[in-house]
Amino acid sequence: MALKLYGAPMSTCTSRVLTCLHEKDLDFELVLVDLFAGEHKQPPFLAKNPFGQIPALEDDDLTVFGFGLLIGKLIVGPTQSMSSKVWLAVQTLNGVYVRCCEVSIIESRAITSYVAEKFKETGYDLTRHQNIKEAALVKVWTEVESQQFHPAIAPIIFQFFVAPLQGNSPDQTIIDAKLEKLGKVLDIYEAKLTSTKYLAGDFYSLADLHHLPYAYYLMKTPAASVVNERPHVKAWWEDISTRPAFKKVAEGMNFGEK
Ligand SMILES: N[C@@H](CCC(=O)N[C@@H](CS)C(=O)NCC(=O)O)C(=O)O
Repeated sequence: MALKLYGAPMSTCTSRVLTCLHEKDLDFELVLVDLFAGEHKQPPFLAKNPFGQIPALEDDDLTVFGFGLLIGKLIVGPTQSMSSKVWLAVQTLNGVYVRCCEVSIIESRAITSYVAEKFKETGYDLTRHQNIKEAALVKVWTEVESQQFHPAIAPIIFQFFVAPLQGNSPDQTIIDAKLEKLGKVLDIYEAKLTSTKYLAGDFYSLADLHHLPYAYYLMKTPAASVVNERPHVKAWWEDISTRPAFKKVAEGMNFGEK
């Protein structure tokens, strides 16, 4: 199988990528990384992501450096020049086919961009690649998600879901401060969503998709009111969270459940 995703279904960043893979109708293998057992900090996973965080994607692609008749010599090994990547090369009469394995792509948003771009003709078009202006707006709103929405919502999710696992009660001061920040971001979304159905325009895109995992966990908490109080944001949330691709992914998003 060409695409291998290393991660955990309950993880927000893994779910972001899983949703993208489902929207694109792609075959892939999910390789489970057990965060609770610390697998992400062990050498095999650190070789894929030295930051020790999930997810990581491997695309076992074939790169052709030359072509010709196969003379059957197979060369396998790690090389300095290709860092720690494993490579396979098949010597041919007038060239070498090199097949790289274990080329990891990390950072969930970089992974979704790669998948959406590489498979732009497959499944749902997440990037509006045929319209340069719409494509630019998709990029704008994916940046807004990572630069404005994420910094406000992530600490709230941490307090509700991760702090209790570490033996701490959620810190209401942090929650309140970040909720105020998130409310201001969502006021801008509310205004935008009065004129277009989705963030980048009247089409669902990668920009909307990137919001799903953190918003999904937020909606399980009392802080869901920050969405429910804003009618256009609420309608947008109900729309994007009921797409079949995300519904499939949400089944595995049970972080913090007993
Ligand atoms: N910016 C990264 C963040 C990755 C991240 O924070 N992953 C979490 C799971 S959602 C993780 O591996 N946490 C364990 C740790 O940081 O030790 C991305 O979007 O992929």
